[in-house]
Amino acid sequence: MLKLTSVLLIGGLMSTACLAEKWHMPTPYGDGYLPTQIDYEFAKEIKTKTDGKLDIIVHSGGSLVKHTEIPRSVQTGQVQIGEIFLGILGNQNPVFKHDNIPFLATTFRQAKLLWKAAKPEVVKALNKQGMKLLYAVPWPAQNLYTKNPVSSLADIKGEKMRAYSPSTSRLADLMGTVPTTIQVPDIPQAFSTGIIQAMVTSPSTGVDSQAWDYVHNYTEINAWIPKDIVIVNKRAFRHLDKATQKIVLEAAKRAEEEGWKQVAIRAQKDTATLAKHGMNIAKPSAKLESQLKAIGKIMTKEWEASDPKEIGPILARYKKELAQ
Ligand code: PCA
Repeated sequence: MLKLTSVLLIGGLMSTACLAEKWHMPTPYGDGYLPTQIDYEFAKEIKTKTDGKLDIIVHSGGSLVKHTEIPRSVQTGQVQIGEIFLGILGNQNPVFKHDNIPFLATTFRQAKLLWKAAKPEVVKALNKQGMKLLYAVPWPAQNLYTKNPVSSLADIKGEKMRAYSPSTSRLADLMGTVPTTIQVPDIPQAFSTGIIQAMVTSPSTGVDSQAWDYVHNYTEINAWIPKDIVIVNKRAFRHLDKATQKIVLEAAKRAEEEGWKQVAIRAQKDTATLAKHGMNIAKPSAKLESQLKAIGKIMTKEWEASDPKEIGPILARYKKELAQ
């Protein structure tokens, strides 16, 4: 792995030599994932349309910057652009938490409306931190992976469950399980060493981590539909000429549209792969569903109570959109 400083140094020298701007774009997930594939397309479109004047190098899978450090490196301008899982910002500002509230938005239509309702506040919060939102790419719905079938929460009580954001830790608590924060690349080892026994994530991450080697039950609880966001350092963006800025914004718009278009197909394909490897795919029992919905209500209330002035309007806008 190249060190961040040497990559930036090489990038800097090269960009002076060919009068092209080189941007480094760390991303958290590997090349098999939809958000990463969209990032490559986004970078390619910009390179082509600017005749190579802006060359964005995608460093996938945390290879240049660790996931948890990507927000800071974009904010401080260490890298110009980067991708993150929106939920990891949950502790910085409650507006970011809209993304991981269980059972608030469980279909792609609802997730799109929730995003529409939350986006203005997310844009403002990022702006205050010196960053500009470029685009978001949704994940498939988050489902429950366990060793044994789960017909009610009593079946996983006390188990160690993977968490990947402040909200998923809280969810694990309320489910009567023990939350353990684990990043995607560490999932197989965490299962094999017994650090975790269960997780809630997409079929895509189940496939990527070959979940069938460790757990055999997959319950489609459709807990929420989170997103990755791509953010750019404001100064780096301002530094571009107007024509290039326009190309970047247009490519970002297309990237976001592609994400919503492709995610449902990806969810189906990855679920089929889980089935092919022998995962027992089940719908939640009525009991489990009602227990989880009750937790969703608690978490929505806690979320609103954490900052009623900011969150209240997001929820009101979302409910209005849903009713239309
Ligand atoms: N995969 C990532 C984020 C959401 C998802 O489906 C993860 O499990 O960390």
